[in-house]
Amino acid sequence: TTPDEQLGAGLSYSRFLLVYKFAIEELMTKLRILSEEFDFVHRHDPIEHITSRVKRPEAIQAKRIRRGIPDDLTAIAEHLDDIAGVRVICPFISDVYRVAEMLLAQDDVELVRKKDYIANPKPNGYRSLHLIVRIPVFLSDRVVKVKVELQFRTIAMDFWATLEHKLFYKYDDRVPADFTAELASTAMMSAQLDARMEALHERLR
Ligand code: 0O2
Repeated sequence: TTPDEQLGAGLSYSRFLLVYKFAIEELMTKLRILSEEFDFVHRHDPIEHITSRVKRPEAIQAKRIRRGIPDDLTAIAEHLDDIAGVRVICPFISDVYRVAEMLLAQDDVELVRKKDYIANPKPNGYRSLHLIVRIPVFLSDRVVKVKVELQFRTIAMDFWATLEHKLFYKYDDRVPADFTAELASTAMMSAQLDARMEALHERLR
């Protein structure tokens, strides 16, 4: 049986969702340890702050229907990668890659998929490093391996993505062309800001 079958079979919906909350807690602990210990050793904290959420049941249902996924927990676990989401905001671009690397080096963290929208920004200018990982969660009577979506970004990337989300996200093709160009230009400014801050950071080290 696959990890998603193990997770989907024999768990009630509320217990299924609880498992994703535990997976987030496991990852948050890992990230907090990396943050504090790296700061202790290198006198630089590579994490500014972390946010997380379990997708609301209504949002899970809406996405399931939109994607034509059967109403079954195994299928949901298999096809929805963002039921558990963790966003890691870092001061500098180098921190983004360093924290992601340190996390992936851990034996119990398995990389499922990586999308590097920093190296390859989306057409609208969106930048972030997305990882889907699978981590074990130890329950009272079993161990389940749970997928979590991690988004790593700098403060500048987060600023841009938060405001873009408020303005346009989900408008898809309906955003007028002149807005699209202006938006892409702001994304470029944010990328330049990151590059200049990174250069200052390098010089100070
Ligand atoms: P929300 O409202 O943040 O939850 P997936 O939907 O994950 O199965 P996809 O499209 O392959 O499939 O995922 P991808 O590209 O890794 O992006 C998923 C998430 O990244 C989004 O979740 C957003 O949080 C963020 N994201 C991606 N593109 C953009 C963008 O252009 N602008 C902003 N502001 N955020 C973006 P949701 O569920 O779509 O949205």
